[in-house]
Amino acid sequence: MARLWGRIGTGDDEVLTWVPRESEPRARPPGFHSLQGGLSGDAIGRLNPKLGDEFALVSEGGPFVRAAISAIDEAAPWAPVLVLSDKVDGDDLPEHPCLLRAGLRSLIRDDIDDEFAHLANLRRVVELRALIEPRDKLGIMLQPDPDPDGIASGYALRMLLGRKRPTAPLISFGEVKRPENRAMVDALGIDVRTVTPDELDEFDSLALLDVQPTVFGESPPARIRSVDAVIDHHPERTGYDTVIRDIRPSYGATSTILTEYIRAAGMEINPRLATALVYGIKSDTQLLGRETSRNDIAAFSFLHAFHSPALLRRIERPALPVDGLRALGRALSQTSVENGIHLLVLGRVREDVIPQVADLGLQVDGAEWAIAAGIVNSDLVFSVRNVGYVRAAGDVVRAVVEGLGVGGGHRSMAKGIIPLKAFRKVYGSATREVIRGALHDAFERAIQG
Ligand SMILES: [Mn+2]
Repeated sequence: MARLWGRIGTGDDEVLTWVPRESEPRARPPGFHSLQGGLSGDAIGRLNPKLGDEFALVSEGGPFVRAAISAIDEAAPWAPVLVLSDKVDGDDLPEHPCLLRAGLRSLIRDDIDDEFAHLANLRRVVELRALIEPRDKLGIMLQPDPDPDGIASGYALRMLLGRKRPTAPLISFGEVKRPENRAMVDALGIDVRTVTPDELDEFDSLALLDVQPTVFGESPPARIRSVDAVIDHHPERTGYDTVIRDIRPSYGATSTILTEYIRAAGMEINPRLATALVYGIKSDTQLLGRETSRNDIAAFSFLHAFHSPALLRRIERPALPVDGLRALGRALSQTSVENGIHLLVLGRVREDVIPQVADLGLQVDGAEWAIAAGIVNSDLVFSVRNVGYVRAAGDVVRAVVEGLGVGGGHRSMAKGIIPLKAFRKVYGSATREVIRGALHDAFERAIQG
Protein backbone atom coordinates (compact mmCIF):
# COMPACT_ATOMS: atom_id res chain seq x y z
CA MET A 1 0.00 0.00 0.00
CA ALA A 2 2.90 2.35 0.70
CA ARG A 3 4.18 1.59 -2.79
CA LEU A 4 0.86 2.75 -4.15
CA TRP A 5 1.16 5.89 -2.05
CA GLY A 6 4.66 6.37 -3.46
CA ARG A 7 3.18 6.29 -6.97
CA ILE A 8 0.45 8.79 -6.09
CA GLY A 9 3.29 11.04 -4.94
CA THR A 10 3.23 13.90 -2.48
CA GLY A 11 1.43 17.21 -2.38
CA ASP A 12 3.41 20.40 -1.75
CA ASP A 13 3.11 20.15 2.01
CA GLU A 14 3.50 16.40 2.35
CA VAL A 15 6.48 14.27 3.25
CA LEU A 16 6.54 10.49 2.84
CA THR A 17 8.36 8.75 5.62
CA TRP A 18 9.17 5.03 5.67
CA VAL A 19 9.61 3.06 8.86
CA PRO A 20 12.05 0.28 7.97
CA ARG A 21 11.59 -3.23 9.29
CA GLU A 22 14.58 -4.67 11.08
CA SER A 23 14.48 -7.75 8.86
CA GLU A 24 14.65 -5.80 5.58
CA PRO A 25 16.11 -2.36 6.28
CA ARG A 26 16.67 -1.65 2.58
CA ALA A 27 13.13 -2.22 1.39
CA ARG A 28 12.31 1.51 1.29
CA PRO A 29 10.32 2.35 -1.85
CA PRO A 30 11.41 5.29 -3.99
CA GLY A 31 10.26 8.73 -2.86
CA PHE A 32 10.35 7.92 0.87
CA HIS A 33 12.57 9.27 3.62
CA SER A 34 13.57 6.81 6.32
CA LEU A 35 12.44 7.35 9.90
CA GLN A 36 15.79 7.25 11.64
CA GLY A 37 15.61 5.47 14.97
CA GLY A 38 12.55 3.36 14.24
CA LEU A 39 9.02 3.86 15.48
CA SER A 40 9.37 5.94 18.67
CA GLY A 41 8.27 9.25 20.09
CA ASP A 42 11.86 10.47 19.87
CA ALA A 43 12.13 9.60 16.19
CA ILE A 44 8.81 11.33 15.41
CA GLY A 45 10.07 14.33 17.42
CA ARG A 46 13.11 14.55 15.16
CA LEU A 47 10.71 15.19 12.22
CA ASN A 48 10.08 18.56 13.92
CA PRO A 49 6.28 18.36 13.91
CA LYS A 50 4.67 21.80 14.09
CA LEU A 51 1.23 22.93 15.14
CA GLY A 52 -1.04 22.50 12.12
CA ASP A 53 0.76 19.37 10.88
CA GLU A 54 -1.29 16.23 10.31
CA PHE A 55 -0.19 12.60 10.25
CA ALA A 56 -1.43 9.87 7.93
CA LEU A 57 -0.58 6.24 8.71
CA VAL A 58 -0.64 3.86 5.78
CA SER A 59 -0.38 0.27 6.91
CA GLU A 60 -2.26 -3.01 7.18
CA GLY A 61 -0.49 -4.01 10.40
CA GLY A 62 -2.51 -3.51 13.59
CA PRO A 63 0.46 -3.55 16.01
CA PHE A 64 2.37 -1.12 13.76
CA VAL A 65 -0.56 1.33 13.55
CA ARG A 66 -1.16 1.21 17.30
CA ALA A 67 2.52 1.78 18.05
CA ALA A 68 2.64 4.64 15.56
CA ILE A 69 -0.37 6.36 17.15
CA SER A 70 1.27 6.16 20.57
CA ALA A 71 4.57 7.50 19.19
CA ILE A 72 2.81 10.42 17.48
CA ASP A 73 0.79 11.10 20.62
CA GLU A 74 4.04 11.26 22.62
CA ALA A 75 5.81 13.67 20.25
CA ALA A 76 2.85 15.71 19.02
CA PRO A 77 -0.21 15.16 21.25
CA TRP A 78 -2.16 17.89 19.38
CA ALA A 79 -1.70 16.33 15.92
CA PRO A 80 -4.71 14.88 14.05
CA VAL A 81 -4.17 11.36 12.68
CA LEU A 82 -5.66 9.75 9.58
CA VAL A 83 -5.31 5.96 9.42
CA LEU A 84 -5.54 4.56 5.90
CA SER A 85 -5.99 0.85 6.23
CA ASP A 86 -8.34 -1.80 4.93
CA LYS A 87 -7.48 -4.41 7.58
CA VAL A 88 -7.10 -2.37 10.74
CA ASP A 89 -10.46 -1.75 12.33
CA GLY A 90 -11.34 1.52 14.03
CA ASP A 91 -12.23 -0.45 17.19
CA ASP A 92 -8.69 -1.82 17.46
CA LEU A 93 -7.15 1.62 17.71
CA PRO A 94 -6.16 3.39 20.93
CA GLU A 95 -8.25 6.30 22.22
CA HIS A 96 -7.34 9.49 20.41
CA PRO A 97 -9.32 12.74 20.39
CA CYS A 98 -8.75 13.50 16.72
CA LEU A 99 -8.46 10.36 14.64
CA LEU A 100 -10.20 9.09 11.52
CA ARG A 101 -9.86 5.77 9.74
CA ALA A 102 -10.61 5.09 6.09
CA GLY A 103 -9.97 2.14 3.82
CA LEU A 104 -7.53 3.13 1.09
CA ARG A 105 -8.71 0.35 -1.18
CA SER A 106 -12.37 1.30 -0.84
CA LEU A 107 -11.52 4.95 -1.50
CA ILE A 108 -9.80 3.97 -4.74
CA ARG A 109 -12.56 1.49 -5.55
CA ASP A 110 -15.20 4.26 -5.24
CA ASP A 111 -13.28 6.43 -7.68
CA ILE A 112 -12.89 3.56 -10.15
CA ASP A 113 -16.60 2.73 -9.85
CA ASP A 114 -17.40 6.37 -10.65
CA GLU A 115 -15.30 6.10 -13.79
CA PHE A 116 -17.15 2.91 -14.82
CA ALA A 117 -20.44 4.75 -14.30
CA HIS A 118 -19.20 7.59 -16.53
CA LEU A 119 -18.20 5.00 -19.10
CA ALA A 120 -21.67 3.40 -19.09
CA ASN A 121 -23.22 6.83 -19.62
CA LEU A 122 -20.78 7.61 -22.41
CA ARG A 123 -21.74 4.35 -24.13
CA ARG A 124 -25.40 5.47 -24.05
CA VAL A 125 -24.45 8.79 -25.63
CA VAL A 126 -22.44 7.06 -28.36
CA GLU A 127 -25.41 4.74 -29.08
CA LEU A 128 -27.89 7.62 -29.16
CA ARG A 129 -25.73 9.70 -31.46
CA ALA A 130 -25.10 6.80 -33.85
CA LEU A 131 -28.80 5.93 -33.98
CA ILE A 132 -30.16 9.43 -34.47
CA GLU A 133 -27.40 11.00 -36.57
CA PRO A 134 -28.79 9.72 -39.91
CA ARG A 135 -32.38 10.73 -39.12
CA ASP A 136 -33.76 13.92 -40.68
CA LYS A 137 -36.24 14.89 -38.04
CA LEU A 138 -36.34 13.81 -34.42
CA GLY A 139 -39.40 14.46 -32.29
CA ILE A 140 -38.48 14.80 -28.61
CA MET A 141 -41.73 13.81 -26.97
CA LEU A 142 -42.70 14.94 -23.46
CA GLN A 143 -45.78 14.18 -21.38
CA PRO A 144 -48.87 16.39 -21.83
CA ASP A 145 -48.54 19.67 -19.88
CA PRO A 146 -44.79 19.02 -19.72
CA ASP A 147 -43.13 19.65 -16.36
CA PRO A 148 -39.71 21.21 -15.72
CA ASP A 149 -37.94 17.83 -15.51
CA GLY A 150 -39.30 16.77 -18.91
CA ILE A 151 -38.59 20.12 -20.54
CA ALA A 152 -35.03 20.29 -19.20
CA SER A 153 -34.33 16.67 -20.23
CA GLY A 154 -35.64 17.22 -23.76
CA TYR A 155 -33.65 20.42 -24.13
CA ALA A 156 -30.51 18.64 -22.89
CA LEU A 157 -30.99 15.74 -25.30
CA ARG A 158 -31.28 18.15 -28.23
CA MET A 159 -28.01 19.85 -27.27
CA LEU A 160 -26.31 16.51 -26.66
CA LEU A 161 -27.21 15.49 -30.19
CA GLY A 162 -25.98 18.81 -31.56
CA ARG A 163 -29.40 19.58 -33.04
CA LYS A 164 -31.47 22.76 -33.28
CA ARG A 165 -35.20 23.34 -32.95
CA PRO A 166 -36.18 22.68 -36.64
CA THR A 167 -34.68 19.18 -36.79
CA ALA A 168 -35.37 18.18 -33.17
CA PRO A 169 -38.35 20.04 -31.70
CA LEU A 170 -39.71 19.36 -28.23
CA ILE A 171 -43.25 18.08 -28.76
CA SER A 172 -46.20 17.11 -26.59
CA PHE A 173 -49.86 16.11 -26.95
CA GLY A 174 -50.79 18.85 -24.45
CA GLU A 175 -49.48 22.41 -24.06
CA VAL A 176 -47.42 23.74 -21.17
CA LYS A 177 -50.12 25.06 -18.83
CA ARG A 178 -49.16 25.37 -15.19
CA PRO A 179 -47.90 28.89 -14.38
CA GLU A 180 -44.57 27.68 -12.94
CA ASN A 181 -43.91 25.56 -16.04
CA ARG A 182 -44.80 28.46 -18.35
CA ALA A 183 -42.39 30.63 -16.36
CA MET A 184 -39.65 28.14 -17.15
CA VAL A 185 -40.20 27.94 -20.93
CA ASP A 186 -40.60 31.73 -21.12
CA ALA A 187 -37.45 32.49 -19.12
CA LEU A 188 -35.31 29.95 -20.99
CA GLY A 189 -36.81 30.57 -24.43
CA ILE A 190 -37.62 26.88 -24.92
CA ASP A 191 -40.41 26.11 -27.33
CA VAL A 192 -42.67 23.07 -26.79
CA ARG A 193 -44.87 22.36 -29.79
CA THR A 194 -48.29 20.78 -29.31
CA VAL A 195 -48.88 17.99 -31.84
CA THR A 196 -51.72 15.63 -32.72
CA PRO A 197 -51.07 11.89 -33.15
CA ASP A 198 -51.39 12.35 -36.95
CA GLU A 199 -48.67 14.97 -36.98
CA LEU A 200 -46.19 12.41 -35.65
CA ASP A 201 -45.80 11.16 -39.24
CA GLU A 202 -43.52 14.07 -40.05
CA PHE A 203 -40.83 12.63 -37.74
CA ASP A 204 -38.58 9.79 -38.82
CA SER A 205 -37.36 9.39 -35.25
CA LEU A 206 -39.02 9.71 -31.84
CA ALA A 207 -37.42 9.91 -28.39
CA LEU A 208 -39.58 9.92 -25.26
CA LEU A 209 -38.23 11.81 -22.29
CA ASP A 210 -39.49 11.56 -18.69
CA VAL A 211 -42.40 9.46 -19.96
CA GLN A 212 -43.05 6.01 -21.44
CA PRO A 213 -45.36 5.28 -24.39
CA THR A 214 -47.98 3.35 -22.42
CA VAL A 215 -48.64 6.43 -20.28
CA PHE A 216 -50.70 7.71 -23.22
CA GLY A 217 -53.70 5.53 -22.43
CA GLU A 218 -54.51 1.84 -22.92
CA SER A 219 -53.72 1.83 -26.62
CA PRO A 220 -51.37 4.70 -27.44
CA PRO A 221 -51.04 5.83 -31.07
CA ALA A 222 -49.18 3.12 -33.01
CA ARG A 223 -46.41 5.56 -33.92
CA ILE A 224 -45.31 5.94 -30.31
CA ARG A 225 -45.44 2.25 -29.47
CA SER A 226 -42.27 1.76 -31.46
CA VAL A 227 -39.68 4.48 -30.99
CA ASP A 228 -35.93 5.05 -31.03
CA ALA A 229 -35.34 5.98 -27.41
CA VAL A 230 -37.08 6.11 -24.04
CA ILE A 231 -35.25 7.85 -21.20
CA ASP A 232 -37.18 8.03 -17.96
CA HIS A 233 -37.11 7.63 -14.20
CA HIS A 234 -40.68 6.42 -13.65
CA PRO A 235 -41.29 2.73 -12.91
CA GLU A 236 -40.66 0.57 -15.96
CA ARG A 237 -43.70 -0.23 -18.10
CA THR A 238 -44.16 -2.79 -20.82
CA GLY A 239 -46.13 -2.89 -24.07
CA TYR A 240 -43.86 -0.90 -26.36
CA ASP A 241 -40.69 -1.26 -28.41
CA THR A 242 -37.70 0.99 -28.29
CA VAL A 243 -34.17 0.66 -29.63
CA ILE A 244 -32.58 2.42 -26.67
CA ARG A 245 -34.18 2.06 -23.26
CA ASP A 246 -32.67 3.86 -20.28
CA ILE A 247 -35.04 3.70 -17.34
CA ARG A 248 -33.74 4.38 -13.86
CA PRO A 249 -36.56 4.29 -11.29
CA SER A 250 -34.16 4.94 -8.40
CA TYR A 251 -33.44 8.42 -9.78
CA GLY A 252 -35.40 11.45 -8.60
CA ALA A 253 -35.35 13.10 -12.03
CA THR A 254 -34.76 12.35 -15.70
CA SER A 255 -32.66 15.55 -15.71
CA THR A 256 -30.15 13.64 -13.59
CA ILE A 257 -29.75 10.99 -16.29
CA LEU A 258 -29.18 13.66 -18.95
CA THR A 259 -26.71 15.47 -16.69
CA GLU A 260 -24.74 12.23 -16.39
CA TYR A 261 -24.74 11.89 -20.20
CA ILE A 262 -23.45 15.44 -20.62
CA ARG A 263 -20.80 14.94 -18.00
CA ALA A 264 -19.60 11.63 -19.45
CA ALA A 265 -19.51 13.07 -22.98
CA GLY A 266 -17.40 16.00 -21.73
CA MET A 267 -19.87 18.34 -23.42
CA GLU A 268 -19.59 22.02 -22.67
CA ILE A 269 -22.54 23.13 -20.60
CA ASN A 270 -23.87 26.67 -20.94
CA PRO A 271 -25.65 28.57 -18.12
CA ARG A 272 -29.06 28.20 -19.77
CA LEU A 273 -28.84 24.42 -20.02
CA ALA A 274 -27.37 24.08 -16.52
CA THR A 275 -30.17 26.27 -15.11
CA ALA A 276 -32.84 24.22 -16.89
CA LEU A 277 -31.43 20.97 -15.47
CA VAL A 278 -30.97 22.40 -11.96
CA TYR A 279 -34.61 23.49 -12.01
CA GLY A 280 -35.70 20.11 -13.41
CA ILE A 281 -33.97 18.26 -10.56
CA LYS A 282 -35.14 20.75 -7.92
CA SER A 283 -38.77 20.59 -8.93
CA ASP A 284 -38.99 16.80 -9.33
CA THR A 285 -37.27 16.11 -6.01
CA GLN A 286 -38.84 19.04 -4.14
CA LEU A 287 -35.45 20.61 -3.58
CA LEU A 288 -33.55 17.34 -3.08
CA GLY A 289 -36.03 16.23 -0.43
CA ARG A 290 -38.38 13.44 -1.36
CA GLU A 291 -37.19 10.51 -3.52
CA THR A 292 -33.70 11.85 -4.03
CA SER A 293 -30.82 9.52 -4.90
CA ARG A 294 -27.10 10.00 -4.45
CA ASN A 295 -26.98 10.52 -8.23
CA ASP A 296 -29.44 13.43 -8.07
CA ILE A 297 -27.32 15.17 -5.46
CA ALA A 298 -24.13 14.56 -7.46
CA ALA A 299 -25.75 15.90 -10.66
CA PHE A 300 -27.14 18.90 -8.80
CA SER A 301 -23.77 19.86 -7.34
CA PHE A 302 -22.06 19.34 -10.72
CA LEU A 303 -24.59 21.65 -12.43
CA HIS A 304 -24.57 24.21 -9.68
CA ALA A 305 -21.18 25.57 -10.74
CA PHE A 306 -22.50 26.30 -14.25
CA HIS A 307 -26.01 27.58 -13.65
CA SER A 308 -27.17 31.20 -13.67
CA PRO A 309 -28.66 32.24 -10.31
CA ALA A 310 -30.33 35.26 -11.97
CA LEU A 311 -32.06 33.07 -14.53
CA LEU A 312 -33.13 30.56 -11.89
CA ARG A 313 -34.61 33.39 -9.83
CA ARG A 314 -36.59 34.54 -12.86
CA ILE A 315 -38.07 31.06 -13.24
CA GLU A 316 -38.83 30.58 -9.57
CA ARG A 317 -40.08 34.10 -9.01
CA PRO A 318 -41.74 35.22 -12.22
CA ALA A 319 -42.20 38.95 -12.72
CA LEU A 320 -45.21 40.33 -10.89
CA PRO A 321 -47.81 41.91 -13.17
CA VAL A 322 -48.59 45.56 -12.35
CA ASP A 323 -52.23 44.85 -11.53
CA GLY A 324 -51.00 42.11 -9.19
CA LEU A 325 -48.97 44.75 -7.35
CA ARG A 326 -52.03 47.03 -7.13
CA ALA A 327 -54.02 44.15 -5.66
CA LEU A 328 -51.18 43.62 -3.18
CA GLY A 329 -51.31 47.34 -2.31
CA ARG A 330 -55.02 47.12 -1.51
CA ALA A 331 -54.45 43.97 0.55
CA LEU A 332 -51.55 45.59 2.43
CA SER A 333 -53.65 48.62 3.37
CA GLN A 334 -55.71 46.32 5.61
CA THR A 335 -52.96 44.03 6.73
CA SER A 336 -52.57 42.83 10.30
CA VAL A 337 -51.09 39.85 12.10
CA GLU A 338 -53.50 38.31 14.58
CA ASN A 339 -52.48 35.34 16.72
CA GLY A 340 -49.53 34.75 14.38
CA ILE A 341 -51.79 34.60 11.31
CA HIS A 342 -51.08 37.05 8.48
CA LEU A 343 -53.93 37.00 5.97
CA LEU A 344 -53.76 38.94 2.68
CA VAL A 345 -56.87 39.05 0.50
CA LEU A 346 -56.00 40.12 -3.04
CA GLY A 347 -59.22 40.14 -5.05
CA ARG A 348 -59.00 39.05 -8.68
CA VAL A 349 -55.35 38.28 -9.70
CA ARG A 350 -53.14 36.16 -11.95
CA GLU A 351 -52.63 32.83 -10.20
CA ASP A 352 -48.85 32.99 -9.83
CA VAL A 353 -49.14 36.24 -7.81
CA ILE A 354 -50.80 34.37 -4.93
CA PRO A 355 -47.88 32.12 -3.83
CA GLN A 356 -45.47 35.03 -4.19
CA VAL A 357 -47.58 37.18 -1.88
CA ALA A 358 -47.77 34.30 0.61
CA ASP A 359 -43.96 34.12 0.64
CA LEU A 360 -43.80 37.85 1.30
CA GLY A 361 -46.47 37.63 3.98
CA LEU A 362 -44.42 35.20 6.04
CA GLN A 363 -41.56 37.68 6.28
CA VAL A 364 -43.64 40.03 8.40
CA ASP A 365 -42.80 40.45 12.08
CA GLY A 366 -44.81 38.05 14.26
CA ALA A 367 -46.21 36.01 11.36
CA GLU A 368 -46.10 32.25 11.97
CA TRP A 369 -48.63 31.69 9.20
CA ALA A 370 -49.12 33.62 5.96
CA ILE A 371 -52.17 33.11 3.80
CA ALA A 372 -52.61 34.86 0.46
CA ALA A 373 -56.02 34.50 -1.17
CA GLY A 374 -57.22 35.67 -4.56
CA ILE A 375 -59.90 35.02 -7.10
CA VAL A 376 -58.79 33.18 -10.24
CA ASN A 377 -61.53 32.56 -12.83
CA SER A 378 -64.42 31.15 -10.79
CA ASP A 379 -62.38 29.92 -7.83
CA LEU A 380 -61.08 31.26 -4.57
CA VAL A 381 -57.42 30.18 -4.54
CA PHE A 382 -55.13 30.48 -1.54
CA SER A 383 -51.51 29.75 -0.77
CA VAL A 384 -50.34 29.02 2.73
CA ARG A 385 -46.87 29.26 4.24
CA ASN A 386 -45.69 28.69 7.79
CA VAL A 387 -42.51 28.89 9.79
CA GLY A 388 -42.10 25.11 9.88
CA TYR A 389 -42.34 24.34 13.60
CA VAL A 390 -46.14 24.63 13.77
CA ARG A 391 -48.89 22.33 12.50
CA ALA A 392 -48.31 21.04 8.96
CA ALA A 393 -49.67 23.46 6.35
CA GLY A 394 -51.09 20.62 4.24
CA ASP A 395 -53.19 19.33 7.17
CA VAL A 396 -54.49 22.80 7.97
CA VAL A 397 -55.52 23.48 4.38
CA ARG A 398 -57.27 20.11 4.13
CA ALA A 399 -59.27 21.00 7.24
CA VAL A 400 -60.15 24.45 5.87
CA VAL A 401 -61.41 23.21 2.49
CA GLU A 402 -63.22 20.18 3.84
CA GLY A 403 -66.60 19.84 2.15
CA LEU A 404 -65.97 22.99 0.08
CA GLY A 405 -63.07 22.40 -2.30
CA VAL A 406 -59.67 20.76 -2.71
CA GLY A 407 -56.35 21.38 -1.06
CA GLY A 408 -53.15 19.92 0.24
CA GLY A 409 -49.44 20.41 0.52
CA HIS A 410 -46.43 19.82 2.71
CA ARG A 411 -45.12 20.75 6.12
CA SER A 412 -44.59 24.44 5.39
CA MET A 413 -46.37 25.08 2.06
CA ALA A 414 -49.86 24.32 0.88
CA LYS A 415 -52.53 25.42 -1.54
CA GLY A 416 -56.31 25.31 -1.49
CA ILE A 417 -59.04 25.94 -4.05
CA ILE A 418 -62.69 26.61 -3.23
CA PRO A 419 -65.14 27.21 -6.11
CA LEU A 420 -66.81 30.61 -5.57
CA LYS A 421 -70.17 28.93 -5.98
CA ALA A 422 -69.55 26.65 -2.99
CA PHE A 423 -68.11 29.54 -0.99
CA ARG A 424 -71.18 31.75 -1.62
CA LYS A 425 -73.51 28.93 -0.68
CA VAL A 426 -71.99 28.82 2.81
CA TYR A 427 -71.10 32.48 3.41
CA GLY A 428 -73.75 34.31 1.38
CA SER A 429 -71.36 36.34 -0.75
CA ALA A 430 -67.68 36.50 -1.71
CA THR A 431 -66.70 40.10 -1.08
CA ARG A 432 -63.22 40.86 0.17
CA GLU A 433 -64.57 41.39 3.70
CA VAL A 434 -66.51 38.14 3.75
CA ILE A 435 -63.52 36.20 2.41
CA ARG A 436 -61.24 37.77 5.01
CA GLY A 437 -63.58 36.94 7.89
CA ALA A 438 -64.33 33.42 6.69
CA LEU A 439 -60.70 32.44 6.03
CA HIS A 440 -59.46 33.97 9.27
CA ASP A 441 -61.94 32.02 11.37
CA ALA A 442 -61.42 28.81 9.42
CA PHE A 443 -57.63 29.01 9.69
CA GLU A 444 -57.67 29.87 13.37
CA ARG A 445 -59.81 26.83 14.05
CA ALA A 446 -57.75 24.53 11.81
CA ILE A 447 -54.40 25.67 13.24
CA GLN A 448 -55.57 24.99 16.78
CA GLY A 449 -57.29 21.75 15.84
MN1 LIG B 1 -39.53 13.52 -13.93
